[in-house]
Amino acid sequence: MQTTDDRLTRVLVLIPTYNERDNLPRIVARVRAATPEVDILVLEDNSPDGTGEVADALAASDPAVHVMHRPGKAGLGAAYLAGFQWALSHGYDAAVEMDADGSHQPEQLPRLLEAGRFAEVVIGSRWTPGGSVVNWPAHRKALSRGGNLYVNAMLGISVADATAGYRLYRRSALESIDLAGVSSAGYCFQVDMTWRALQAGLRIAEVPIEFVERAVGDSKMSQAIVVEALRNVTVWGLQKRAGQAGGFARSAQQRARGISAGRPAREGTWHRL
Ligand SMILES: Nc1nc2c(ncn2[C@@H]2O[C@H](COP(=O)(O)OP(=O)(O)O)[C@@H](O)[C@H]2O)c(=O)[nH]1
Ligand SMILES: [Mg+2]
Repeated sequence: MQTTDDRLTRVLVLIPTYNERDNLPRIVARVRAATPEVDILVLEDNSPDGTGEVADALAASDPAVHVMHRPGKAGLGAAYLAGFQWALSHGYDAAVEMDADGSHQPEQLPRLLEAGRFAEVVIGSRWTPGGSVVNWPAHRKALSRGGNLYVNAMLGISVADATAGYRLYRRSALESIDLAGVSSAGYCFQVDMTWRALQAGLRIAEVPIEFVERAVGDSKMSQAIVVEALRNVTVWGLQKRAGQAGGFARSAQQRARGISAGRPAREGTWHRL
């Protein structure tokens, strides 16, 4: 594996919140304790439970904590995209995605930061060897594993946890992915970003994490989110196949005309760490 060993000096942890008033102070305290060198941006979608005021109080008492107030619930993807732009415009080397509900343990963030020295995208993976999930019923595990199998089969990729939400993106990754083109809202946002990262030729690494299901508050997971993911992944898979078929037809025509076929589009690489 190629090594760049670019140590990350300025890292921003993005924490999207919708009705997380009890969880937010805990997760912020855990991030600050585990990794005092990183900053935090809370992406707050005008939660009716008053999470916004809780976030403001945290920011007022700690200069490393920032809050972006957004007008209303617009989905995880939209919140992260706004957070990525903020990270870029404020000079950060990398942005980390972390749920507010404790599923992504701040104590495991150093694993992602370490891998981020060598890879442009790091995925905290539940389904790579050493990864695990705590407190999920069998049907929830089956949905996640089945979803990942479908994504890998349709897109022809081998990423153990393409729907994972604990991730690190280096600045170079955010700059080379067409963020404006990302429209997926729910889980599919993670697959969308993975697919774009691979197509952009980026280096992705997966590190094992222990994912802990939330103990407090409600999940925003819904059937609509699963349907969106299925539909989008199917469309991308079909587009890829159509593109390949077009490519084969074109290179056959070119060979017939005595023109050598061009190089295939660069696809990214994936590593298990
Ligand atoms: N800003 C913002 N955050 C959201 C939205 N939907 C979910 N979140 C946050 O995204 C994270 C993951 O959501 P969660 O409900 O735990 O989904 P689950 O882990 O799939 O059950 C949590 O921190 C939520 O508060 C949204 O529309 N806007
Ligand atoms: Mg959750």
